[in-house]
Amino acid sequence: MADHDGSGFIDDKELQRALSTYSHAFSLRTVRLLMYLFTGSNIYRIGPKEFNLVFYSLQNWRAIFLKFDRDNSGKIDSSELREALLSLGFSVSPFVLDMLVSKYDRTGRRAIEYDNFIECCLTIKGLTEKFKERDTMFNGSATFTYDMFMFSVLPFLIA
Ligand SMILES: [Ca+2]
Repeated sequence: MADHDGSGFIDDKELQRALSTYSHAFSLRTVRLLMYLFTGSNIYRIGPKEFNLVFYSLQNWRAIFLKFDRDNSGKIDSSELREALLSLGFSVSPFVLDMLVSKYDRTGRRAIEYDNFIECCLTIKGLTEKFKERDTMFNGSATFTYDMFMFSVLPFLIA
C-alpha cells in the first residue's frame, strides 16, 4: 500500500506518507534521515525489508518518547531529553543538551515534539556511531582528517 506508484520500492515521499498516516506527521528531513541510517546511502529508496525495519524502529522510538515524556505533555523537555539520551547510552554535556533543545525545539517552549525528537535522537545516534568508529582507544577522543570529518557530518546536516 505504501508503494504508491507500484515501482517495487518506497521512495522518501511514499515513506513520509506511510509513516505519517500511522500516527504522526513526519517531516521529509526526518524520513530521509531514517532512510540514510538504514541504507547508508543518500539514494532515497528502500525495499520491503528496509521498510519493515524502519517501521518497527519507529515503534521503538515512539515507546521511548512516551516513556520519557514523564509529565505527559506530548513534548520532551531538557531533563526528559537528558534521561532519554542516557538510557540510549549517550551521555551529553549540559552545554550540548542545551544546544540540542534550542535546535530541535520548534515550539519556542524549550520542549521538543515527537517528529523533532526522532530527528534529534537519530542525529545523536548516527554522529556518535561515526565518532566511535574513530575513537579507537575508547577514551572519548578521535582523530579525523578534514575529508573524513566532512563525510561523517554532512549527511546529517543535509538529509
Ligand atoms: Ca514532557
